[in-house]
Amino acid sequence: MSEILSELSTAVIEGNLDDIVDLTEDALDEDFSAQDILDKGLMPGMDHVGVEFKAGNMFVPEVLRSARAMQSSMELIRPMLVASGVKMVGKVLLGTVKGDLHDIGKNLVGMMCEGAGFDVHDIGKDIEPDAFVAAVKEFEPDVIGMSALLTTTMRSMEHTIKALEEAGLRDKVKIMIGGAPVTQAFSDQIGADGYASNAASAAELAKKFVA
Ligand code: B1M
Repeated sequence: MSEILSELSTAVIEGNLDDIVDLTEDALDEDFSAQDILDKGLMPGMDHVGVEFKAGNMFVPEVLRSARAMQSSMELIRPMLVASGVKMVGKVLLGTVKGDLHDIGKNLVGMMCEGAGFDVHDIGKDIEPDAFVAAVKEFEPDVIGMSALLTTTMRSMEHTIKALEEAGLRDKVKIMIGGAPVTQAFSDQIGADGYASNAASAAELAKKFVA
């Protein structure tokens, strides 16, 4: 791996908010693409954080700092990640489901969908089923994207789909779900329209839905 991408990984692992922006700018100056910065710098760093967190070698405040560092870098590469899109393919409503505070993957899905030309309305994290319903009424999206990172919060996706059914809105939207513990089998089981394993495939899936 190039030195600068490896320094970016380290900056995520160390939660180095002082240096990560400069390092991202340096990598862009060295002509690394936004995608390389994400896939070969930031993501391996965050994967490492996940392993250390699981092993009990890193704790929540440190992981939060790593997350903030990754988000600061992502803000810088955001314009390049979204630059290629043709505007207004359709509308996507995005949220991380109730009980779940993980939003980095969801934010990436938002960027990729913007890049694919969608008008993205991100309602945040820890979103109650009723709040999804209210946002669907207000925003009238073509596609709803739900993210969950915890095995314990995956069920909130099913509850949200039920709430949409009860509100008579289920047939008006396509629903895609994703997040580390989510699978195609789970998507089938809860009656979502599709599952995507990563942000780029989520944007592809959303495009298929509106095609
Ligand atoms: Co949490 N956490 N966390 N955490 N955290 C995980 C998820 C965990 C796997 C760590 C571990 O044990 N190895 C574990 C879950 C275990 C499980 O459920 N099986 C875990 C745990 C246990 C917890 C807490 C319970 C810890 C505690 O308090 N004891 C707690 C829960 C809080 C809550 O949500 N209620 C907690 C808290 C946190 C922080 C707040 C400290 C922080 C989140 C900060 C933030 O997001 N703003 C955090 C973090 C950072 C992680 C890890 C380390 C990294 C997650 C991440 O951002 N990855 C994570 C371990 C890991 O995943 N390696 C972990 C980078 C991101 C780009 O990937 O989100 O997977 P990801 O998104 C991917 C795909 O999943 C997909 O696309 C993206 C890639 O392109 N994708 C979608 C995501 N959403 C999609 C939606 C789509 C389609 C694709 O369609 C709509």
